[in-house]
This record gives sequence, C-alpha cells and structure tokens, in this order.
Amino acid sequence: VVRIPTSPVLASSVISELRQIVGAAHVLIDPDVTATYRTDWTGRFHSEPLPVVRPGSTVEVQEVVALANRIGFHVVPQGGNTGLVGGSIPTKRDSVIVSTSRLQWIDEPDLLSAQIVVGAGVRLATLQHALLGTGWMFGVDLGARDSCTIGGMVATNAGGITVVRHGMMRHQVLGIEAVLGDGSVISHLNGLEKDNTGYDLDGLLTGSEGTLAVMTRVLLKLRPSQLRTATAMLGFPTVDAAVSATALIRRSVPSLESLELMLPSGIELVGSAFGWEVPEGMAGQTVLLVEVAGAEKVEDELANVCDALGTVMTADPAVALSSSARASLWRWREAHTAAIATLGVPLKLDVSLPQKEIRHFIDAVFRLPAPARPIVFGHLGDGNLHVNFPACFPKSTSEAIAAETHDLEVRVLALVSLHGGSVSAEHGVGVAKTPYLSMTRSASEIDAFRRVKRALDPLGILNPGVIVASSGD
Ligand code: FAD
Ligand code: 2HG
Ligand code: ZN
Repeated sequence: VVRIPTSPVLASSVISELRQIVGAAHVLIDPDVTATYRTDWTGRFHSEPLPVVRPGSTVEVQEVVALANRIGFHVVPQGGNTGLVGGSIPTKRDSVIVSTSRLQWIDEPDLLSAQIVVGAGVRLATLQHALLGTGWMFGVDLGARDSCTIGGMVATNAGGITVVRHGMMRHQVLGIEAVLGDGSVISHLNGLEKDNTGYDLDGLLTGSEGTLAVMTRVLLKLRPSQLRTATAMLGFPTVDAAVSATALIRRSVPSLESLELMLPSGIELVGSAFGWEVPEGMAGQTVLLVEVAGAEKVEDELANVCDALGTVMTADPAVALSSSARASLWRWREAHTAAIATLGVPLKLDVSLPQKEIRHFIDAVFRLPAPARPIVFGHLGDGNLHVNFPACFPKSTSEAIAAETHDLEVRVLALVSLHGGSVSAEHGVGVAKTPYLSMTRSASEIDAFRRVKRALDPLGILNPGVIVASSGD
C-alpha cells in the first residue's frame, strides 16, 4: 500500500530532500509509526500527522536545519519525549520532528579530568550504566531515567532528586555542540574547566528548550561515586513540622543527597494505584524521604538526625541501606507521576517557592475550589513543589471544562507569584506555561529573550510557541 505523505504542507519534494540527508529509513511518515512521537508523556499535547526525521550525525542535523531555513518549515527537536510541558510536540502543521534517537555516542570517560562527552540522544540510564565501575557518577538523576535523554535534560535544565547535593543540569554542563536555528554549528568541547573567552553559549543553550539550537553532543562533568548510601522515610504530623525539620537536616547532615516531600493523599493514591502496602507508620503522615551518600558510614549521620527529631516524628523512621530496600522506599516517591496518570490527564504544575512560604502556599492550594483534590509532592530541599490536579483534561474536553481548568491554573500560579515563587521550577516553560511567563519574569527580560531568539534563529525555525509565543500566535 502506498501511503500518502502525512503533512500536506510539506511537499513530497521536501520529504525526498530529507530522505537524501538522513536516509529513507530515517524519515518516518506513516501516522501509525509516528503516533508515539506526536503525543506527549501526559497525553495532554498532540500534533497531527507530520514527519519524524532521525539524523545520525551533527552534519545531518545541520543539513536538516539548513533545509528548513531554505524552504521555510519548522523543526521541533525531540529526545525521549518525557517532558511534561508540551515542548517536544509541534504546534504548527508545517513542522518536522527531529528525533535525536540516533545520536547515541558515549566517549570513554576522561578519568583524569572527570568528564565525559555523550551524544544528545543518550538516555540517562544508559549513561549511568556506562559509568558503573569507573569510580565516577553523573550528578543528576530523575524518575524518567530509562527514557529521558541527555540532550532533553540539557534543553530543559532538568533538576531531579539530587539537586540539593549536585545542582541542576546547568551545573554539570561543561560544553555543547549544537546546530543553531540559522543552521550554523557551534562546538565547544575542549574540556577546559576555566575558559573566560566571551559569552557563555553553553549556559544560554542550557534551558533553551529547543528554541535556539538542536544540541547534538554534550561535555558533562562527573562526580565521585559514593561508597555508601542510606535512605529513610520520616513521618511528621503536619506539613509545618516536616518543613521545620528540614533546617536541622540541612545543618547536621553534610552527606545529604536528596530531601523529598510526600503528603498523605499522594501516598494513599500510589498505594491504591499499585496495590502496595504503605511502609509501617507512614500512612496518613507527611513524609520526608531523606537520602545520604558518602565514603564513610553515612547512616550514622542519618541515625543522629533521626534521634534529634525523635519527639517531632510520629513513628520510627523507615531506614534502608541495601539497594533493594532503598528502592522499595523510593518507589513511593517516584511512582507519584504514574499513579496520578492512572486517573486521567492531570493539570500539572511545577513551581518553586522560598522555603518560608512553602507551608502557607500548600495550605492555600488545598483551600482552592477545584474539581479534584490536589496531589502535592516534590523536591522540598530545592523549594520545588509538584502540584497535580488529577483528571482535569478528560478525553472529550468541552469548553466549560477547559475554562474551569484554566481558571484553576491561573489561581494556583497567582498564589505562586504572591508567595514570591516561579511558575516553572525544573520542567521548563514549554507551551503549557508560556501564557504565564510574565507572572515571574519582567517585560524587559521577555523582550531580551525574544532578541536572543531572533539573533540565533532569525527565521523562527525552531520550536515556535515554546517559552515565548511566536509572532502570529
Ligand atoms: P523531550 O521531552 O524530548 O524534550 C523536552 C524539551 O527539550 C523540548 O522542548 C524539546 O524540543 C527539547 N529538546 C530535546 N532534545 C533536544 C536537543 N537535543 N536539542 C535541543 N532541544 C532538545 N524533570 C525534572 O526536571 N526533574 C524530575 O525529577 C523529573 N522527573 C520526571 C519523572 C517522570 C516519570 C517523567 C515522565 C518526567 C520527569 N521529568 C522530570 C520531566 C522530563 O523527564 C525532563 O524534562 C527531561 O529532561 C526531558 O528529557 P527528554 O529527552 O524526554 O526531552
Ligand atoms: C518528579 O519529581 C517529576 O517526580 C514529575 O518532576 C512531577 O509529575 C509531576 O508533576
Ligand atoms: Zn520533579
């Protein structure tokens, strides 16, 4: 059966040029084959049928972007498609998804400098695996590790569960090779720890969400791998008590690696979604998941802080040392996103707040009139909360439901702004948060964003509508 080219906007001559660049096998146009590339992880964002192109080298990416500039179609970079703000799903019909799935190189780690160069399409778990036994590890870790790519993580400046210790992606990136929106290639992979020659282009591309460049290769900093790790669940009667405890934990636990928050409603949802029994003493509690890692007996630091918090906690902490026991604690935190997804497509917010505002913000969120009770959890150590209202986007979305959901989103983000927070902590702006950027960034900052965009992508080829609305929207 001969299939009709999917996007009527892209003439078949363009499809043949794309085939010439990347090879026929790597231009996907069958709508069934491209379906998974055209819907995001949450199921909220979709695009109509359009081609997916899988270049195998920086040169091929460069030729695709140059063609886009010449013909005038849009390019949307896509890694693992695990982003949660719609940034990897095209919003315009004349778009091509450029998948990084073939940019899979992993160089030998430079053990003298503690650095490694990897292709943008390498999955986080693949990098973690490649580093096993080298004495080094990668400093960012997150629940989507089996699917998310290093390129996507740099593009979103991903955070995750170890930011209290190692910082976000920005703190791991030493250099980038990329094709800019105008088709030019920049490559800054010299591995120098210090290099104050001009503008920090790596810093600019980190967090640019596919709007300035398609990254093809990244030079990453490595961290010494830890000999010992211990994890504990600490239960508290209230959010207040849990947040207050974090001051002592930070002060007295130098080996702190993760400091995560779960509320009773989230723990109950995870338990019921997957049929798991809540760890002893943790049902109905506000829970801190605390992980420590280091060379020495880090569990002693954990035991000391647990002793000090003894009267504040509601039960004995659940402590785990072996990797399987630790995983059985972590699964409660990491399964929140999947558990929420079992209820339908949620309204998903990812916000940061000053520590002193967290308890007031959570109180206010629970008081909002909403169609569903919020599930609130997150990276408390970074002041980063994930606020999800389950099943806010039913499949047959009616105008009334959309208006109600929009109203709820505005109310939550107004609270964020009132409490001095940011409308996106780690997931990025994507298309989901574009309308709200001005709540936490000034008009002159957004104007500067537009001017940077025009300088690197003068024709607006890359990811239109992401971060700032494109002209005509
Ligand atoms: P994609 O989803 O494919 O793309 C994301 C954005 O990056 C898009 O705008 C895309 O255009 C752009 N992009 C992708 N690759 C490139 C490239 N090579 N060059 C230029 N632009 C590119 N995020 C966190 O920060 N912390 C978490 O703890 C966390 N946990 C998660 C847990 C789950 C279960 C899930 C589903 C997601 C989670 N995320 C988290 C969100 C997501 O995993 C991250 O945003 C991740 O960095 C996206 O990587 P990706 O390869 O899937 O990128
Ligand atoms: C996490 O920390 C992710 O688990 C996903 O950032 C958050 O689903 C969410 O809202
Ligand atoms: Zn997160």
